[in-house]
Amino acid sequence: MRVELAQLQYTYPRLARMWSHLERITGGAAAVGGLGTRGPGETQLETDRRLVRNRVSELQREIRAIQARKTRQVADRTRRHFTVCIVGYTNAGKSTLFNTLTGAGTYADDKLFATLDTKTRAWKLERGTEVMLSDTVGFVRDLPHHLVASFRATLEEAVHADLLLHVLDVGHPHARQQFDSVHHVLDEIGAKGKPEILLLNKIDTPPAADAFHEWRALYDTSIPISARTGRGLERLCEAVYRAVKGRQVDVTLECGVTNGRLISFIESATRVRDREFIDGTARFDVTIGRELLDDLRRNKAVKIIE
Ligand SMILES: Nc1nc2c(ncn2[C@@H]2O[C@H](COP(=O)(O)OP(=O)(O)OP(=O)(O)O)[C@@H](O)[C@H]2O)c(=O)[nH]1
Ligand SMILES: [Mg+2]
Repeated sequence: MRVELAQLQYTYPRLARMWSHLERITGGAAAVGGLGTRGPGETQLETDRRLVRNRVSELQREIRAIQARKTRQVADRTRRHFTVCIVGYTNAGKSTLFNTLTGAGTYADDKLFATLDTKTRAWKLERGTEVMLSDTVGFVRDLPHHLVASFRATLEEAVHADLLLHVLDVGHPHARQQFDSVHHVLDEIGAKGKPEILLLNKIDTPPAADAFHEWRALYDTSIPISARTGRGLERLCEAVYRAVKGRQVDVTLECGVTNGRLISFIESATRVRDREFIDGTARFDVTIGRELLDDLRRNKAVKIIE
């Protein structure tokens, strides 16, 4: 839906040019048999515009409703899992990285906005650690204002993420501007100051292989990678693993075996390493996010052994 909205809003100003072009080449005959019924004195262009406008406001209404639900879902997921969000300028290689890391078949293509809706999948790091990884829409410079709302919704993941992976096409002639634009957009959507790992991508290509040293010197925690060949990804996994570990703890949780709701919550919201049921007590050795553990401290039915 957001894709359709963005496309329509993109199309709208272009309709005029398209029609005047068609009219020029066909001498006005193209204005016959277009979309919808034309009101008296309304040109085809006006009809098209009206239809597009109606559809746009309809979509905007629907998106607002979905947006509210989405915010709740994302917030909920964030509390339960460590979430990592891939951000970066359009065409930087975000979807390629997402595919390489998760083995998923997200659409990666050499065209603008190949990804307009976010995708989220589980990403298994070594040692049994799993995080939620999201691919996002490409950031662009000077995003038209009417598009900001639709992009903001898509970028909800970035706002709530525990960690951002900022993919940069480091060999691109405008890498610096692209880098700055991404930070500008992050500020704008309220994701300023999030922990971020800068990924210097496409080092399998000569321009990137040349440029990445300079960037490394400026940002010493950045990691040179090739999303396409997989180079540098072990280092990336290691860095993410360290970030996750900083936010999680291993504890033992105990509750009554008949407390089905609590047990299913523990099973779904934590990573259970071991479980035991003795004499009416359920005992779980878990790895759990610090925030979630703090929530659990308020629950009298669960005993926390640290
Ligand atoms: N040589 C090389 N090409 C890459 C690499 N990573 C991505 N590409 C290419 O760059 C182009 C864009 O990749 P995507 O993964 O679709 O980029 P994106 O950032 O998801 O783009 P949007 O979704 O449009 O914002 C594709 O042609 C990829 O094959 C890489 O490490 N090396
Ligand atoms: Mg993409």
